Amino acid sequence: MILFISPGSPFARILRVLMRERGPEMTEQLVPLRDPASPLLEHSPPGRVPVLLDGEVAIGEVPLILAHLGWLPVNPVASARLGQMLALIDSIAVWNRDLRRPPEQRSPAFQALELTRASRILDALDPAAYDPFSTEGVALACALGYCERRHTVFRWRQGRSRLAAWYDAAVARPAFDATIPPPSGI
Ligand SMILES: N[C@@H](CCC(=O)N[C@@H](CS)C(=O)NCC(=O)O)C(=O)O
Repeated sequence: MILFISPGSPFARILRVLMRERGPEMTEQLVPLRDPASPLLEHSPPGRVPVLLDGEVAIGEVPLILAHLGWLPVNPVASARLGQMLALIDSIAVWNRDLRRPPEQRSPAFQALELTRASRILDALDPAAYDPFSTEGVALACALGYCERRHTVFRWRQGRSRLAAWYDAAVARPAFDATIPPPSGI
């Protein structure tokens, strides 16, 4: 199996961490994003990562890849938590994308909406309920890890000391060390 990834992608990082901790063995293939010459496009026309190539079949979208590997949570409460974590990553990612646009194309109103959404999700969660080795726990750590390295405009630690302590402990393990996203300058 081949997992197509980008080193900065928080979505891909969920799979990369779980793959290191749970197996099965997969090859990671780095691909450029938004590049018409990307080798990913021959397998997956959307051109987004992560994509899992299993034999001839290329599966995109994190929940579908998790389902294929048997890593979706089995209980509904954990499923609900995972859904919120994927929404959190999506919120931060689209907010970040707006900040990459030329200044005249950015939308402060859109950014404010996503700040509110991401803050609301973090303020609603109890970190003690997230087992850091569970799928939803890994997703939470990947969301916060993205903010640490690629979306530092979101001061998520402020006023959230319990969550900050949870994060610092959660990422102190080899699978997170091996997948630290490069800084983006944002
Ligand atoms: N809903 C998708 C989100 C994947 C996604 O947005 N990936 C980003 C990287 S974090 C991407 O590939 N972007 C490429 C682009 O915007 O062209 C999933 O669950 O996998």
